[in-house]
Amino acid sequence: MYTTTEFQQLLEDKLRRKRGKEIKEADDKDVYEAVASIVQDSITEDWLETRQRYEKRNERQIYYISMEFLIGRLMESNLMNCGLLDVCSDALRQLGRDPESVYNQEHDAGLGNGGLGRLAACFLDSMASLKYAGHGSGIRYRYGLFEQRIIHGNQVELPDYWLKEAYAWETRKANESLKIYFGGEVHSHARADGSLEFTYKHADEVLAVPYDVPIVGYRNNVVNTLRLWSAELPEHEAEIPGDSESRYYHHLDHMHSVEQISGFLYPDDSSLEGRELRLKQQYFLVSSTIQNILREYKANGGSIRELHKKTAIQINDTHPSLAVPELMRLLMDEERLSWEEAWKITTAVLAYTNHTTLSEALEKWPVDLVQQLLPRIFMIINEINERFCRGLWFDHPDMRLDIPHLAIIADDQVHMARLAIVGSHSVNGVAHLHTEILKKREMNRFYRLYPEKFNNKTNGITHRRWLLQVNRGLADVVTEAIGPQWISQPQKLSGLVRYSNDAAFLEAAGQVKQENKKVLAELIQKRTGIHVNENSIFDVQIKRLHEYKRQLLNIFHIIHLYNELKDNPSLDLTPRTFIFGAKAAPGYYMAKEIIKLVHHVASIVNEDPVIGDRLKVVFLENYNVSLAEKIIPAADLSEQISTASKEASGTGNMKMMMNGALTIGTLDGANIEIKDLVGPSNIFIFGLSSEEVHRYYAEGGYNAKDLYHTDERIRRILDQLHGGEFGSQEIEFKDLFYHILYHNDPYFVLKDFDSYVVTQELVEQAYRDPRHWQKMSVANTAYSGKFSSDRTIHEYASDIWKLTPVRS
Ligand code: 26V
Repeated sequence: MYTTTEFQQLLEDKLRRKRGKEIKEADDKDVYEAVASIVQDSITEDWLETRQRYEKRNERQIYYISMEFLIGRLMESNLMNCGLLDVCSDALRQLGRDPESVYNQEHDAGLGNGGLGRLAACFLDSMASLKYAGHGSGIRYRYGLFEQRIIHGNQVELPDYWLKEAYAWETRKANESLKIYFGGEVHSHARADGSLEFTYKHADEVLAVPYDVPIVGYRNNVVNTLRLWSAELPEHEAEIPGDSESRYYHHLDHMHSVEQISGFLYPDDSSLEGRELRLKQQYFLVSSTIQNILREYKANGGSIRELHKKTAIQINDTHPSLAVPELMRLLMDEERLSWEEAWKITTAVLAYTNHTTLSEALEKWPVDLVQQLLPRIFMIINEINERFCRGLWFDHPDMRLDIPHLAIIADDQVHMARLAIVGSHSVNGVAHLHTEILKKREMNRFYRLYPEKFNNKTNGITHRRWLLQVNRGLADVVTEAIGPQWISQPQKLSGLVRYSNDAAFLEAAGQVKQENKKVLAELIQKRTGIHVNENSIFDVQIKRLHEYKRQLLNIFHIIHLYNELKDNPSLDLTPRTFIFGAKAAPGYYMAKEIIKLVHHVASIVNEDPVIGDRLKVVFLENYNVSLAEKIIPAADLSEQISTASKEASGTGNMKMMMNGALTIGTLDGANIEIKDLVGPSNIFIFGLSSEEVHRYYAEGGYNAKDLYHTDERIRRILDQLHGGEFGSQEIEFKDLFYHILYHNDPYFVLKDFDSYVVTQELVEQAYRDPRHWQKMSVANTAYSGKFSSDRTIHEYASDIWKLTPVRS
């Protein structure tokens, strides 16, 4: 590789040639671009070779289709994966530059809402690092997830124009563009051989232009590709017609609507509004991806009848489930296969992952909309549905009554999850409990029909980014103790178990945490002006704002502690800093009220001299991947407090565990698997179980108002909200009060309150024994190896994709 001096020279040379500047005159942006260009140079050859190797060896390939890839920044991970991070940082320092402020020049690629999109990004990293021939396919949104500003406690959304400055990692491949058609009419004609040919009239044509982003494997010379599609006007339409006014305006309209397709990411991950544009985005992604897959496959000499032997496609939630009819369309209409042949191939190629059981988030599209926007696709969905229902009727007479609940088209809607299940050979949930709930409840009818399709793939996170890169201090202490094998075999982190009584090791790991907390405290001071006690418990809840995630329970606990201190100012409370990061969907009123409440509670608690630095409440604006990277290494306590059964898996829980935070959580999602690994003494579990929650929903028996009347602490908190104690004349939280009491507290915030408070007291006590806490913390890191996405990807590869790593 390079020496520091060589890298310095390279950098200075780049600056001169690319920017016409000497290092002295260059600003951080110039330096950032020069470094990025050096990295690109060192990737390019491997990128080409990786592609050629896959072609030459005719490797089986997996395509991960997702509407979201939340990649964050790539500079540090790319440098790290090519083995250049240290030399680059050293070179920068020797040139008098601060590496961090150079790397910070990169705008986060925020092309995702939360867990689902970040999971896709971790999967790409693992596929490349494990040498799987795996690629991502997504949309190059011009605007990523909105930037959040808080004004007087209210969330305000600003557009995230992340492409304002050229994106260093992408390459436009205009010559590989494809055509996508919307609307119009479908005409069929019999060919000489009796087969049907379908042609489209008056359809709108859109050009899909690919932009490739390299996905660099960890020090293995593999560079895979994330292909992001951008919607453009076809060249022959670029000229504005001047012959008639109406044509002119129609054209402008069309130009405008084409640009919108890859215009922005929908910021709502909780409820579906059946927006036409969202459906267009989905078809645009799916059609580009599948056309592209077939083109590459055929270019490599593959016979279309053997597509399933060389290709696997994973659909990330139902968003890309139009892949089912689109692959059918291409196989039949373009490749002239029969329905039966096409169906066999389609179901053999496709696999579907479910990420939520929340009924509000289940995708259904009105039949009229699908028919009008995608007439040929609708015909195919109809045929799939008819054949499927007919099969049910004749082959499963015992399930005839279930047909309305299984039919892909029912009550004038296309049910996308049903389409995905019927059209795939594999359906997986993302944590053990979640998969069981799918099988036993949400998808039980389908499970009875196709038990062999259902399987679990517990989520994971890339330990390279989420430990090695973001917490170098801890990574070094770990490597010093157990050697570096954990980097390629994260399960080896379990070697740390032996160190849980090693005073020197505990001390070193504890010091790293303290140092990370100091860094975060400085960031908090700089961004919010709040001074926090570095010796307090850093109690962290970072995730999208949702009622089911119960940020409200967290705030109620804070208010409760505040009340206790006000009643008894000399109370001996372990100091805590509550740290929040959360974006609310722009139209989600209750979520925005909760953000406002956090801010108002913060302004009262933080200013109260009686409280001092025993309690601080911090809300960090604009939570995103880069901010997560700064918070997670400093967390002591990880809040994973969703209503049991509602959080499919969670992945923030895994990131914090890996960084030595202890979890306070419900028996939900992957928390259960964390508990099974670390044991009940290294985690704080509380609250209703998923069965109990389910029983209350099914049979009733819970009355929130009773709790209001019987638990004084609860009544006091709710009355404070109602009475405006955490507001002012104009600001009050009456809606939250009524929402909870008059909708019978649908997420069991009040029901779990007592158990939560009691468990938080155990946390307090535990924290008072630093040595014991540190031991628990080390146990968490030690058992976190299972949650590397490397394990998850190996499971997908062997069980679903039937893929083996590429030999070098
Ligand atoms: C749903 C919708 C529906 C309406 C339109 C926009 C939109 C965008 C995204 C979603 C996805 C919601 C599902 C989701 O993000 N699930 C999360 O997936 C994580 C990875 O598997 C998992 O850890 C979380 O528990 C789960 O909530």
